[in-house]
Amino acid sequence: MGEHYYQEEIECAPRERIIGIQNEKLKRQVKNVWDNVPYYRKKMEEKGVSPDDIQTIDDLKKLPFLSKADLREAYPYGLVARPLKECVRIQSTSGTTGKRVVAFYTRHDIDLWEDCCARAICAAGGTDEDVCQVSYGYGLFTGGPGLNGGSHKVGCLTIPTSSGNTERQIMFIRDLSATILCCTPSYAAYLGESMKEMGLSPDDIPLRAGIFGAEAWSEEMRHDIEKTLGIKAFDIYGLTELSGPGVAFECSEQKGMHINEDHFIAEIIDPDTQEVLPEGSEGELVFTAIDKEAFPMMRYRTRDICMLTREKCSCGRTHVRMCKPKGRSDDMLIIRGVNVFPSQIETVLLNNGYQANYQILVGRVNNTDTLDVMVEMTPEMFSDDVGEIEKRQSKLVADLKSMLGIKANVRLVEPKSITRSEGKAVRVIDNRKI
Ligand code: DLL
Repeated sequence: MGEHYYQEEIECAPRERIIGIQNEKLKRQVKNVWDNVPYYRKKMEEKGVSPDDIQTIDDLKKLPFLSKADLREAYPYGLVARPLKECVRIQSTSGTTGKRVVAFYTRHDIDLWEDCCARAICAAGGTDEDVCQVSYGYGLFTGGPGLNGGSHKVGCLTIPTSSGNTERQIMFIRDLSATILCCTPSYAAYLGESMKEMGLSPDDIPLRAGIFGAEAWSEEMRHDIEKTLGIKAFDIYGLTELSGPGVAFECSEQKGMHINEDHFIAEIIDPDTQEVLPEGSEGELVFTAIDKEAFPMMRYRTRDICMLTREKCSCGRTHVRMCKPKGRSDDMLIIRGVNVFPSQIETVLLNNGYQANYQILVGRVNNTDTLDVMVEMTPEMFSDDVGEIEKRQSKLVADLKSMLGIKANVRLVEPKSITRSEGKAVRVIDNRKI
């Protein structure tokens, strides 16, 4: 058995110890931003809060929020808390609209981040005997560099393929006997599909675990990927503003993701009133990074819609768990007044035997919103007769209606006609904004 990177002392620490650590780090961090980030100090002053008002995590709610709008306003250096001389890296979001978020890291920050990723790999059963293929993009995106660093810390033999060149990915998995695969869930599904086309079955590849995140994916998609690749698939969550992947990760129980609470304090707020909600409520996830030096996000509003639970986890870890984010509040579509999350549509499609190859088209005709779901048939479905295909289409329309409460038009399209993604999939095209 290989050597683990299990930090039991901290990952399974009693609640009082975690709170003790958080209290101490929070106080230090508030002082740090007050002294070094005039942008945030001004926000504190406007709210009439000074560092002395923050003694424990119960005082967190007195602090002002930060949002993406603040990051844009303060771009590029306005939220950096350390002299640039101490910063050693930037990473940036994959966002395509507006100014990108640029996050800064000191050596300490990189270490902390890679540590979080190492915990995630360990929780997925990884040890120094594993061969870990990192097929997230490398470069400005945090996926590749984060998991690469985590894999080193665990001591895995790391294969930094980055994303793309699917046949080469599969060749490396087979030739170098990769046991762990890290990439987006949509790319994992694509790899599985390509493998099948090459005539390979799950038994032909040595993979046994996958660490997939960076986008919302349903339980149904997890089962599909597990089947096609013959692995156990683990979820990992994070965002550039807070470092990258590894803010939270799944353990063997797979009942939510443990948030690394020695580094991040999580809250759930009502996105409209900004009020903190009690445990178990659904709302917007907000994080305070209590240990980062260069880019200390305070009460950062993620826009991810989520729930937290402190119920005891049988894996032994005591850190709070977050559920799979339901989607981002800014991904939520309001169609004819009804809230629709792409993840709800995905669930219906996969429950009906389709794969996660779909696109959601939203438009407006005569002042009324239109919702069209384009979904690929599998090759077997495609060979059915027209009557059969029409029946399938009506079944989807009915199931979507009962899931969403509104009617969606369904277009069943040929296999392979929807573009595959090597990174985060683009699921929604909203033509109403144009
Ligand atoms: O996606 C960091 C990451 C890389 C996470 C690799 C996991 C694996 P950003 O590009 O800044 O960073 O995007 C962050 O992606 O606010 C969520 O909306 C979404 N997201 C990330 N992980 C998950 C997940 C990276 N496991 C944004 N489930 C976040 C659902 C996720 N959504």
